[in-house]
Amino acid sequence: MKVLVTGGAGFIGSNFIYYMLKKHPEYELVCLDALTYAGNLSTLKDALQNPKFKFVKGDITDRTLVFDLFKQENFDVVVNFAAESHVDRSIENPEVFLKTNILGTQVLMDASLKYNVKRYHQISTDEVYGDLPLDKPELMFTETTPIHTSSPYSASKASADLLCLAYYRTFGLPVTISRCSNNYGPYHFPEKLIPLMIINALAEKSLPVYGKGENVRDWLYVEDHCKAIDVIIHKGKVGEVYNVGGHNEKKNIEIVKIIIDRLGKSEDLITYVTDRKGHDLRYAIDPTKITNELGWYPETKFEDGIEKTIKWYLENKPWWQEIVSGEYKNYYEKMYSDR
Ligand code: NAD
Ligand code: TDX
Repeated sequence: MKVLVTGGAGFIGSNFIYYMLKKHPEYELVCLDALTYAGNLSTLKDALQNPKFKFVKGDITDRTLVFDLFKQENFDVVVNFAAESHVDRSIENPEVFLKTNILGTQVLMDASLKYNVKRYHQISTDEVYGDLPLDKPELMFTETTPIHTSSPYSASKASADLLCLAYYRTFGLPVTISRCSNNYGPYHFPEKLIPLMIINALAEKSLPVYGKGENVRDWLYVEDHCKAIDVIIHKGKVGEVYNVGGHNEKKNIEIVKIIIDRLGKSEDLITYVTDRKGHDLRYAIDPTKITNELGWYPETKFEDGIEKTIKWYLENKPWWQEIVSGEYKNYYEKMYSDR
């Protein structure tokens, strides 16, 4: 079996590559990644030692490159992680989100149709469902919750999902879609909440909490997400959407305080800053369908997952120090200096 993993130099894609190389040592994996600011070849340095793994630098919107690659490699399965993934950046500059997340998906599906890929799997997000109110904890997103997006990022992801379902219905492309909640774990880019708070706390820098820190996210350890994708590409039904979530809702402020506590830092570092525009209040995934139909469930308890994650950031300082000392400094200055 040969699997194309797009966006595999990013956070979840790289974790998926390591998971698959271990779980299915007989599979061949090809990673296609443009190495944007969020992609990092050093993340894949161990995978590059494995003869079953190959890295190709390229943009999923580059039709010629993508079609040549599909012709040459004859993929059985495509798993599309490649995306612009940060909500705050989509508020600053939506265009690249539309290009990569929508048009890139279209190029990959056109190539999958032409070269008879047996399964095209789209990595989507719970953000396509919009948000839930804070005062109705019984409400959760199911696969039939209407699409109702808030940010240019989530609108682009929802557009891609609709396009995938259209390619299934109109052209018979064997697609599956997974919509996952917030992931955390190794190789998470420093701009996102959990790594940002770990890295700032270690440097005794202020910890910027948007609004009152009351917004709720449903956190899933990244390896559990990888397991869900593996199960869906092998046993999932084509044309179907699967929600993937951790049953682990936490307010942002709770997350920040947990990190402060584990690192032995002071809560005085917490700084409440101007809220994100259009900030979604609460996400909560109901994963009953994938549990009942495919037997998947979130295995990692948050206390264990956050422990492992903090340990990883402590033991892999060169990985993130390289990032935060480069172009990221300008990003941080622009987003946070007078927020
Ligand atoms: P990330 O930003 O860490 O990585 C994205 C990767 O895609 C990078 O390696 C980047 O170089 C690559 N990429 C970007 N544009 C590209 C292009 N045009 N062509 C080829 N490669 C390109 O993202 P992530 O957090 O790993 O997210 C992966 C996927 O999972 C995304 O589709 C995202 O929407 C989805 N998702 C993420 C989360 C989360 O909590 N991080 C939750 C649910 C769903
Ligand atoms: O500095 C910060 N301060 C803060 O309070 C940052 C970066 C974030 N936040 C808040 C905003 C959110 O309520 O923390 C929460 C999490 O923020 P992010 O890490 O940016 O994630 P989120 O916006 O929830 O989106 C993530 O989950 C769904 C991923 O980035 C998406 O790619 C995925 O689809």
